[in-house]
Amino acid sequence: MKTVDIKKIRKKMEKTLDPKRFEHTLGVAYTAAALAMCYEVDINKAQTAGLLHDCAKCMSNEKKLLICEKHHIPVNDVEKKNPFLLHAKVGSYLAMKQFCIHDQDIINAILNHTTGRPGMSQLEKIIYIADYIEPGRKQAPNLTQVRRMAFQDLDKALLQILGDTLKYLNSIDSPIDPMTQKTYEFYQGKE
Ligand code: DGI
Ligand code: FE
Ligand code: FE
Repeated sequence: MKTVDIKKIRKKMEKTLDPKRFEHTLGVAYTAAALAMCYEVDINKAQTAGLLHDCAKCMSNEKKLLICEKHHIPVNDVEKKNPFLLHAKVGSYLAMKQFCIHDQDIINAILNHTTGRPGMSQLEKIIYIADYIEPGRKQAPNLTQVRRMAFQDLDKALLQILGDTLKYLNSIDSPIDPMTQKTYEFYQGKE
């Protein structure tokens, strides 16, 4: 695969995102790079996916829904009620069209970074986990343990994060996307 120009993407993201989201983005990119080193995954791909994973996050819900409608991106009932979830789908679309990313693994890592999916690749797992453990995150339960776990057993960390996320969403009565549930059940079954 052609190596992506990280500096160029970083500059674009600094212009696209608000300062807090940009800080988070850098945290995810560096954490993903460290995990990629640990698990011998392509570091450039991890940085690229980390930098782009939230590229649609600072866009209005109206615009996200409009992009989905215009480009025939399917929107389920949970996403209709919680359009913030669509930043993953819209982000993967923008990564292809605006950032000219053609690597399917990077696109999938952006697409599945919020809900996960059954049968994730190493890169997808790395982005999902880096998003949760990057240094700027402060509030999640079990963060200290999950951070250590991430560098010891990727699947164990993934399952812990999925379980904690579902617990949190249920505690605040937030609707669960079918994909979040399916992902949890898939990785629970693999234990
Ligand atoms: O965009 P970020 O905040 O960096 O992180 P993210 O894209 O992983 O989004 C995190 C939020 O998404 C977190 O508050 C949990 C929430 N989330 C994950 N799966 C679901 C969900 N929210 C709902 N309502 N339903 C889900 O299935
Ligand atoms: Fe996100
Ligand atoms: Fe994020």
